[in-house]
Amino acid sequence: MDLLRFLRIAIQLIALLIFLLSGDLATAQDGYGTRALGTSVPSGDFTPRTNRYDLTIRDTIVNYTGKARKAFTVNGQMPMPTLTFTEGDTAEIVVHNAMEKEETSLHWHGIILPYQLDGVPYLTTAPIKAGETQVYKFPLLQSGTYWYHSHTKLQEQNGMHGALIIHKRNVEPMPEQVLILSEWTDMKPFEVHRRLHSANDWSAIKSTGSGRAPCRATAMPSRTVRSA
Ligand SMILES: [Cu+2]
Repeated sequence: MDLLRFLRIAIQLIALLIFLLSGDLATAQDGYGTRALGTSVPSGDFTPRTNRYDLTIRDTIVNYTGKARKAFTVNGQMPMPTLTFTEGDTAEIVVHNAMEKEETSLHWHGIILPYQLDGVPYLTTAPIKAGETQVYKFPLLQSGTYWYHSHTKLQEQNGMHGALIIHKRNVEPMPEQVLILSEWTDMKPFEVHRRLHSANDWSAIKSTGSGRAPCRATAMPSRTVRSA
């Protein structure tokens, strides 16, 4: 190896080392080794608490359009209840699958946590079989507005989606209103999925044959479902 080539490789190695030592990769500030992009370092006095939610999942029949359809509720609600935490607290979420036959799962979308608690069944987390309870307990290392949802089949389309809010630590909360934009269609979730794969942007719109094409999807505010 000539001297010039040796010097060039040496300079590249030194530059790489400086990059690694100065960047996020070397900070290692949280419990999982490295601090991910978008997280902040909380400061000031703060007494961490454990904030527990119990979520009970049931299947039910709803009727928004004149036709009975299968749906899922969590604590009797569809979409699922909003979970609110504060950065630095510990989330303890106890999920009860009260369905007779169907298995389920809950995935905490965008939340930094140990992979075993990510809630993707058969990949990182065991599925929650009918009648089982699963406990998710993890420290909250970030703040922001997120959502959580079932990761089993397409249950999220039939009601299993909800908001997850993590307030900043040591910051007075501002007045807020959580808004979940959601809709209902009588079409089976797998049929919606199939149509989306056929590059059809209008899967929820059907022609009546009268020349008009009314939208059959129903805008659905968050509500407590009472039907059995
Ligand atoms: Cu997700």
